[in-house]
Amino acid sequence: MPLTLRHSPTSPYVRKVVVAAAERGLADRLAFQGTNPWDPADDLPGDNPLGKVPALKLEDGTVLYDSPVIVRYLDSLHDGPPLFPRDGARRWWVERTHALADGILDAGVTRLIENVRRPKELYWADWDARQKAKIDRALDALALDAEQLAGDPPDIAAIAAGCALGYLDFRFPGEDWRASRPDLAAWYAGFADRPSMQDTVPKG
Ligand SMILES: N[C@@H](CCC(=O)N[C@@H](CS)C(=O)NCC(=O)O)C(=O)O
Repeated sequence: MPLTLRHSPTSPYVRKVVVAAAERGLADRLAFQGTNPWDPADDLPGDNPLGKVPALKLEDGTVLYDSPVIVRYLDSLHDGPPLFPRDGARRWWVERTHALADGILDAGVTRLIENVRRPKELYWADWDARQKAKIDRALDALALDAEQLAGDPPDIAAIAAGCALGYLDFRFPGEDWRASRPDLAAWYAGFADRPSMQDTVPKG
């Protein structure tokens, strides 16, 4: 029986899970259940009381969330190079970079809600700017460590960073994160070409 992933094609957190599964030979273990977390009629809260994707239903009916928990679970299912290195300083760098990339997503999703979903008359420019500043600082931090993102197969730091940069391109195409961060841009150009990334380009 497959694992069932509550899936949305535009969610960068879902993308991280799908890319991680593909990069460790687990793609065949996943079945997708199309889910719109914004539809009040969707039964998602029955699986995840937080009403968010991704959520992963296991064969015994257990549901795992959120994406950091799910990718750790996936890491327990294979014998290849770990998504999360087990020991040493590298482990903590990977954990932190995963958190940094997810933080870019959290701020980016917050901005999208502010700019697209919230009624125009309630737009809060200072809040939007605060989130943008978080993203800019996090990108600078990521760029300083761009060299450490290289590696084949990629670890969860690289996968999360790639999905975060892909999300910025998808939702904020007019904001050029590349110009002042050439090393990060060069790394991402190669990473975005991987089949796992090409197969999960967000649409819609
Ligand atoms: N920390 C969560 C974030 C998940 C998340 O925010 N997902 C968004 C879609 S991109 C969602 O389902 N939003 C619906 C909501 O917040 O009600 C994770 O890593 O899984």
